[in-house]
Amino acid sequence: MLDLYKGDITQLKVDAIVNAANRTLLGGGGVDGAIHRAAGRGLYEECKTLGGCETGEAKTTGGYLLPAKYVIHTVGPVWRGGGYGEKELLTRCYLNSLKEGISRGVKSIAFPLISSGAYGYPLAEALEVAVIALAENTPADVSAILVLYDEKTYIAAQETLARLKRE
Ligand code: AR6
Repeated sequence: MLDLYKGDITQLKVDAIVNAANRTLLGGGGVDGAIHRAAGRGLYEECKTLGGCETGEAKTTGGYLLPAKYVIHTVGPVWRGGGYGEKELLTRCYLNSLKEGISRGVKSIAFPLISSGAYGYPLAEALEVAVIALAENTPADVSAILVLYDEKTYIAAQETLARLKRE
């Protein structure tokens, strides 16, 4: 099951939220910065023990001060024009994050639109990868929520979902 939500992922009372991190896993700007600020120092301390993360992979920590029980950190590809395996890597972010969540028994998992901010992935393409990966791979008893931070992105996501349902 895939739902869309407009707003701040750090506020969601779900079993797990996914973080669009970088390979150090030590924090940054965008959604990563927001998650670290909301979760507090404990998240940073646990992230320091993880040894970073490769692009396309995912690693799980506790949620600390967040309403979510877990944070699943994944590292999206930097957009370099589309000819450097970006689509495959971005798809693997969604699939590996789902896998991490499922292995911990989560029933609700919220995703940001990975790579679509600082990493420069074009919005329409980022949405298509996210919607297809989540709609096709989320088990029936798990609720996946794609979180869009602003109105424009939320409307574009609704259109992408509606179009892919028709096809
Ligand atoms: N809730 C939901 N979505 C958000 C939030 C929020 N609180 N804040 C931003 N977004 P980005 P990336 C949206 O740049 O492109 C970091 O510095 C945002 O509007 O956060 O994967 C990391 O450390 C955009 O649509 O992640 C890395 O260095 C989406 O989240 C790098 O940025 C992703 O934007 C990762 O870049």
